Amino acid sequence: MKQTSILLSLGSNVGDRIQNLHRACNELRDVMLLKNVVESGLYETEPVGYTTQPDFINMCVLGTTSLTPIEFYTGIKLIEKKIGRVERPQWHEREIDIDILLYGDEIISTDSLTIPHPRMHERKFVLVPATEIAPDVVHPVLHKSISVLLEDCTDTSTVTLLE
Ligand code: PH2
Ligand code: MG
Ligand code: MG
Repeated sequence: MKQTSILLSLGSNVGDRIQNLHRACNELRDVMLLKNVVESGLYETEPVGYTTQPDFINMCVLGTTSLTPIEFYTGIKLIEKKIGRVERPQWHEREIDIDILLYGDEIISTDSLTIPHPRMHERKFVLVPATEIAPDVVHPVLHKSISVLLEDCTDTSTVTLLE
């Protein structure tokens, strides 16, 4: 089966944040059959956008998949539900959020799914963990590597590696 590399961003700021992230990684392997998995470290991050909410823990995961982007997205939504994500307004706190950043070098724009993730290059909580595991992966729209996107990023929010 053809495998495509996929880069994901994970975040949690409600409940046991670390356990929620670990459960999500296990589900990605066991349910989504994500292969060749590389996990970044865990980073405590200041909320960006809607700021009156608890700090997040964020990480990135790199892997390969035989699923299509829509199949993968559908699977992610099921995993988020299984881990106990409750529906709240956009930007608000969440038990777990799993976002597709890049799917190979595909460019996808539908009502439910935009790849590359439209705000990934503006967010240090995405680019710092992504640079740890995929510094040389090139953004297919901006034509810059993840590490260069981090150098160019003007986000000043704090991102701290958890020891
Ligand atoms: N996710 C958001 C909005 N703001 N801020 C941080 N630090 N981490 C996140 O994962 C995050 C956020 C919407 O998905
Ligand atoms: Mg998100
Ligand atoms: Mg999301």
